[in-house]
Amino acid sequence: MKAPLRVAVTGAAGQIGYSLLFRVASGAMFGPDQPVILQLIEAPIEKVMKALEGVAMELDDCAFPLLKGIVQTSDASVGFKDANWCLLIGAKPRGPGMERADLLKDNGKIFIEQGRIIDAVAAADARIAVVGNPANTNCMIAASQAKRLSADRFTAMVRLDQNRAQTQLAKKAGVDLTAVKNIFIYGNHSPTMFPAYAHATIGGKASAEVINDTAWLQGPFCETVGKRGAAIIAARGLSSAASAANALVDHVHSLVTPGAIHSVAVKSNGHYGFDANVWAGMPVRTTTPGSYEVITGYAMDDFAKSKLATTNKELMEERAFVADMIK
Ligand code: NAX
Repeated sequence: MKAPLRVAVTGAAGQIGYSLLFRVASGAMFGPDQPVILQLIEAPIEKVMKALEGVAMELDDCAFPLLKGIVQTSDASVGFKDANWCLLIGAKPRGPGMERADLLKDNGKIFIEQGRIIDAVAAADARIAVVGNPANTNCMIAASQAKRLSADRFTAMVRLDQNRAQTQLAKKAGVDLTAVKNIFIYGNHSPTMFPAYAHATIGGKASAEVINDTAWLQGPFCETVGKRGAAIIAARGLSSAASAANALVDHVHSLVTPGAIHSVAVKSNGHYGFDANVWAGMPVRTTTPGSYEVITGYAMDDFAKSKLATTNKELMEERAFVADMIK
């Protein structure tokens, strides 16, 4: 039996947490022979900690053979202690009338603190995956606090957007979704993101050739993927939760599976023309468990270049809003 992995999860009593934890404990994230210890971190609010207790009781009641322990805490230095993976889901939601700059700053405080604590107490091989919005910038903020852990350990999730794009292409082409390959998300997890349809293949052929409708690819396709989160809220009255949890399972599972090719928001280091210091979605290939290399070879046409410039501009603006916090 392998030694258990310690998996810290913030916002564990929230919507996404409730869809996520059972799948981590059942082996969907790290594989059917990898035991886990869940280290659940929540806000220090009595009602929330009580809800967390209920979630932990349900995890117990599942009798998952791979689940070797549950920690429940509102103290991040306890929750992140020796964690091999830190899944940062908890964040402050945007309230009515709240400016984007205020949201960035409020979340900035949370992610500065968590980045600092993770760097101090997490395991030597710790990896961090950020889901809480604005995910790219929160990830950049957390990474800015790390002295021991390198920036490449910090990733943000754009996998939900990739999964959404894959399904939309398959539906339009009238094929099974497994026929769609190499659809990658560039830039911010926001409506400015760019699903680079030109590099996708459908049944081994170029997607543009199969779909044969450039106006749809550049218009409704990009818009549907970019605004899918808002469409879910409009329909369900609540934001995406099960699909977001599923995407996080995919994000981490792909990052621990050598050879996997997938979209991740990483420190751009200037790839694809992004500002070097923003975290932008782009294609990566997992090398060894937890490590990856950016796939840099994709050429961009004029439409793609203008989309990348727009999402890069937004990421740079978000960085500028919090510049004084990350010095
Ligand atoms: P919920 O409001 O249901 O849950 C969030 C939980 O986080 C709450 O229980 C809250 O108490 C906790 N929390 C807040 N601050 C915390 C802190 N400092 N430490 C620990 N816990 C803390 O939200 P949920 O629907 O689960 O969404 C969570 C986050 O995911 C939101 O920021 C949301 O915008 C973001 N999303 C990101 C997506 C992505 O693709 N990157 C998609 C889905 C989702 O919208």
